[in-house]
Amino acid sequence: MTENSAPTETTILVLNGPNLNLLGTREPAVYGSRTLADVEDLCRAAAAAEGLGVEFLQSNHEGALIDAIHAARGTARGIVFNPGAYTHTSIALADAVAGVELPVIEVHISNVHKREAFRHHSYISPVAAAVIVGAGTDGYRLAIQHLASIVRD
Ligand code: DHK
Repeated sequence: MTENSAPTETTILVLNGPNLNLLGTREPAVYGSRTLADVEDLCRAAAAAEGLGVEFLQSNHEGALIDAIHAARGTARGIVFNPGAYTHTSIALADAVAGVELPVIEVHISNVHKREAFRHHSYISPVAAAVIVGAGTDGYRLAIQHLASIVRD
């Protein structure tokens, strides 16, 4: 690559919302024993196998997640997104996803449909390209593989 040439790598954003920084110690019976750093490693490996690069971000703040989605419009071909509890509350995040017109794969580590009723509704699902629920942290790998197939088409 010459000094001024644009990066040629196709990049995806893997975005995690509130409390996912606690993975590994947070309710391991629900979320498993893998840490967020382990998830980042598995995402980078899964993406590399598909010829994709990864930008990996986590925030506990709704506005920061919105900013990251907006910024992805210029830097990423799609988003793997676990919005955490904002899934069930945030019209603003749903509007951000709809607004950037990037393919978004919504991921939940736990099977939210086996849990409390307030987790059964997602504001994100109607604007997501696909939803992967209850596959544990392996859901991130599945999401990346599916996003790769969308990006290739
Ligand atoms: C993660 C959270 O933090 C919860 O608020 C969601 C989701 C479920 C998950 O399973 O990854 O309800």
